[in-house]
Amino acid sequence: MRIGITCEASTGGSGILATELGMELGKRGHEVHFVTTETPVRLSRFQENVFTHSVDMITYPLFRIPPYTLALASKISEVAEEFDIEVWHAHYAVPNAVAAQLGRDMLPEEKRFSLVTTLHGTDITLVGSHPSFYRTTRYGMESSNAVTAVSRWLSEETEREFGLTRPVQTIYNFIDPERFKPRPVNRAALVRDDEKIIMHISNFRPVKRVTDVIRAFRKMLEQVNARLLMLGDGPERIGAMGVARQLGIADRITCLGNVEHVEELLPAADLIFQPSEHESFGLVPLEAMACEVPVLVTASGGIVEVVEHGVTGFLCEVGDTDAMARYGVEILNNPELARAMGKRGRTHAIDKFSPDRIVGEYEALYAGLIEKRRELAGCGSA
Ligand code: GMT
Repeated sequence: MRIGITCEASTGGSGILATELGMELGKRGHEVHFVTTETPVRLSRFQENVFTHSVDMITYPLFRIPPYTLALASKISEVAEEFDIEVWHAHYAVPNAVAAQLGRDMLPEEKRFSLVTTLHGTDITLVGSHPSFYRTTRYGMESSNAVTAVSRWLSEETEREFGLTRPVQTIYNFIDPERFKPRPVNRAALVRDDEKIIMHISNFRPVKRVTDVIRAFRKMLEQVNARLLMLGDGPERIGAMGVARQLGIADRITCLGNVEHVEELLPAADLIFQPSEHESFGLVPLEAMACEVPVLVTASGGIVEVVEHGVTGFLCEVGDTDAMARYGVEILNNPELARAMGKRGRTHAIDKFSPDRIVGEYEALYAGLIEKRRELAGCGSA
């Protein structure tokens, strides 16, 4: 199949998932074309059957805000025509689904691709439900031939919030268990011999509740000798470090910034800690589980479909830093429990979220749409 993909190229989960999907599709022999602002983070190396195209933007004094969505639509249209794209897959509803719909409209009838939109979470819960984007988001979804979401929770939220005419199909995120697996890491470069490693990985936006990480960590320190490693960067990091200084624990925290190959550090963690306001899926906990690392997360959103309480980690109420500290200490002070949770986590990740299973679901979706389009074209010419 010939597939186009548009996604956010930064370090967000939707861009990572879209890139991983494109790479897996390429490995399976499909021709994949990415149209993005810049090369997606995980696509810096050559990959068979995968091609990247960047959006040409001009700056012109008349445009106080350059019309990026229009340039994106033009590029999608150009690439679709040149490479005879059969399915375009837009990740993150705004502006990607709308730009793809616009790009499709610019094509001659016989060149028009089928459009799949995948919802990742904040495109619905934060951006899409904002009055200035509500109609645009709804239009993007209604114009698509199929809409998928990364958890049952997000599918149901979307259907409820937007009253769509067709159901949203759930297709979960996936991980490559060959990349995300237990492996030796040089702990000495990260922590002292006697310190446990608690890791938080995010883009440090308000929804991640990074100050809860700091507050719960301080409570954990009363009963366990540990270091908090924070990977990633974003607007909330500075404030969170301010809280850490006030609490007198800044010297127990190391900020590593954006790390491209997170799979090389993740297996060193004794605990992954993600106390988000909500997560539509929770790719980081899944990656951790595949590395046999137990996870501590909040029971909010689709993450409850990924992490099983008491089995692969623990779930807490949002903001309940006492419970977070209690569960964290339970894992960190009980290596047998941690090991058992880690092992069950990897098994669960492979059973339920393998590329074979999930990419197969996308392939079946694309193939069905292509078939339908052929049938319709056949009817038209009859
Ligand atoms: O908020 C983020 O972390 C980024 C965001 C994105 O769209 O880039 O992540 C969302 O998509 C990921 C991949 O599907 C999910 O694993 C995350 O749970 C989801 N984030 C939220 O729902 C807050």
